[in-house]
Amino acid sequence: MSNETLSNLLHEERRFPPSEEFAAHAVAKADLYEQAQADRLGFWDEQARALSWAQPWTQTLDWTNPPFAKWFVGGTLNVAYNCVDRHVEAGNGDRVAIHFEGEPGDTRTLTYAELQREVSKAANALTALGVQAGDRVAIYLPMIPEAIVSMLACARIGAPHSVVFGGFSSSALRSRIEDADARVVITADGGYRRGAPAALKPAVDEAVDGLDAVRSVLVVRRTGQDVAWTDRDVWWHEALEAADDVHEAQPFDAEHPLFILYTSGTTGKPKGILHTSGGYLTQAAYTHRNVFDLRPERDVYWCTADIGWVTGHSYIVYGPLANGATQVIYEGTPDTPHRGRFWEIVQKYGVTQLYTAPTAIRTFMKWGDDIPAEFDLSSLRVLGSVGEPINPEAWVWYRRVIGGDRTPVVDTWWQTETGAMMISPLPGVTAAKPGSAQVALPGIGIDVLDDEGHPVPNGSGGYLVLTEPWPSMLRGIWGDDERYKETYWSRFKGMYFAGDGAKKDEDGDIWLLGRVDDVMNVSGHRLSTTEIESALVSHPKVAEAAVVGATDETTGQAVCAFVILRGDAGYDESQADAVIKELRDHVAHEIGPIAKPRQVMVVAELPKTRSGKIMRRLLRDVAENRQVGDVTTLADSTVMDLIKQGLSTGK
Ligand code: 6R9
Repeated sequence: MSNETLSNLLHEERRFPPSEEFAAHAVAKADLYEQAQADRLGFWDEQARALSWAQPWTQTLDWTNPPFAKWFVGGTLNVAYNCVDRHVEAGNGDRVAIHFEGEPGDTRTLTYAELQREVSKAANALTALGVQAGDRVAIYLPMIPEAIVSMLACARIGAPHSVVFGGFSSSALRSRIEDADARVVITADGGYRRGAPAALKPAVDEAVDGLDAVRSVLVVRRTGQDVAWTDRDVWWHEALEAADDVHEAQPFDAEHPLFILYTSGTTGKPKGILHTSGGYLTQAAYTHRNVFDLRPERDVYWCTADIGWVTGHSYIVYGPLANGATQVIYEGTPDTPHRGRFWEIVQKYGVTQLYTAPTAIRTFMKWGDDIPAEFDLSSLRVLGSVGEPINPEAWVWYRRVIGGDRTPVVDTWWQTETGAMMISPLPGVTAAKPGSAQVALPGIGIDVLDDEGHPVPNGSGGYLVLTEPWPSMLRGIWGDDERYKETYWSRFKGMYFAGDGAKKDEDGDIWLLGRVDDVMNVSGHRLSTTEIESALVSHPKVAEAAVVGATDETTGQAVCAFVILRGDAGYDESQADAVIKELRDHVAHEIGPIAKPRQVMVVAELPKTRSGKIMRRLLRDVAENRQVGDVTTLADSTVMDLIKQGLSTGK
């Protein structure tokens, strides 16, 4: 990536060093970097010793058959025992594990002792249904405690789970059940979404129709809505009532498969990302403890992700529970029944760590400062961000308005494939830079390479790679070793290619620039969508922006921007031309004339996937006047119609 194009990201001079008080008591100490530097594998040995192993490992890493790694070779452990039982045995059975907040306002609290009984009953119930170690179990549930209990019960009996996000269609569910050859599906009658019950069971009925390999469907009663019933359906509550609440957890090999999680790739077929036990749990727990400055005996942690995504796996289920944390889980959306719901929950439970996504943060910005101002957010100590690059304005807003200008903000870069965080500041150690994920975590090796595979110097951009195997790395793509090698390990020899563009700034800190397929080439200059979006969002009238490169006869690609204006921007259509000019000039001013968008389109909504990622492919279709492509993975498939109608009527 050429220098001049990326040198503009970002003339960001703001710095937020940790307060002395925070640094003095921080869980993470600066010497973690030195320890890991001096003896990387020894460092991981030490992190792994924070778990309870039935049998110690004899070799930390076996990398004799790359890219197929084995970590903690010969070690055995039970993941669920580590997440539940050992806390009870240590005398913390009365500590709350889960504060559940249902969308309609119903609540449930589960202590670690109660969680142990529930998980044990569920493990016994699954065993009674014939599930054995190695059998796959599909989980298609709303954000209710049973989702966590199901995952832990599978882990306990060594049955890899495949969680499918409850917002996916029956055909997406079916293809995932088939690909993993799942024997049991765990679902619910429905869940609450935007103030109303939303059915889940009918999608499962359709998905498993004719799939004889699926022996049973376990159904949690959540909403009480009517469900069709077949011979293989079993009520969760009946199965658990019949089950013993004691279950002896057997240890499994460190490399025993823990879960498969499907993620979309560049081709249409989703990839089943495979994670195993010992290394995964080690890194999930280590990062959760250090990056969130976790004090399990008094903190109340809240990650707003859904368990259908990897963030829910690593930072709701496995990391926090392995660390004995108390956490909040919330079933619903941030605006139900009102736009202050998140802040009401923070106040109610005294949440100390909040982990959410930039798209949510920008939405809260759009709704205005007045809403969070109505609640007491003084319990918050650390704020986390994940999922996409966070633009500096959103970062600073998050810290100022939600964090009371007091809390560290940790921008954590990682992927479904990496299993756990890889790049992030450490609170209490790193002087934070808004918009930058900054540094590899201790024990992690990263670099930024140019087209030829050479590391770029500071001040330049290129492709993000991971230079060393890491404990929570994917062990492959389910059933497709070739695709695993080809997708991640063929671009740069011996290194994992993440698919993200990144820049090293003058200090060597890392700025994520979005997926490399989102990098535009305008007149031979490489421009990042993120960089221009960030410039647009720094304009006071803009709430959210998405930028795509549209094919252009003269320049190769041209910058096309879609923007949502802030509610208080006082915009009406008569000013459209003036506002568009102002925004184009603003980008030219912020980044340089080369980045000036050819087109700025004011829209009411942006097309997003259910996990909140903007689907730039669809916007490119609009920008290039093409028929809009497949919209089935959009959270709201009507958004594209709205955008096109608005544009054709000049709105
Ligand atoms: C955890 C998760 C992975 C992709 C990744 C990157 C983007 C995630 C980010 C970030 C910039 C961050 N991404 N965190 N980009 N800064 N802090 O989101 O996993 O759903 O697999 O997505 O998300 O592009 O390659 P996943």
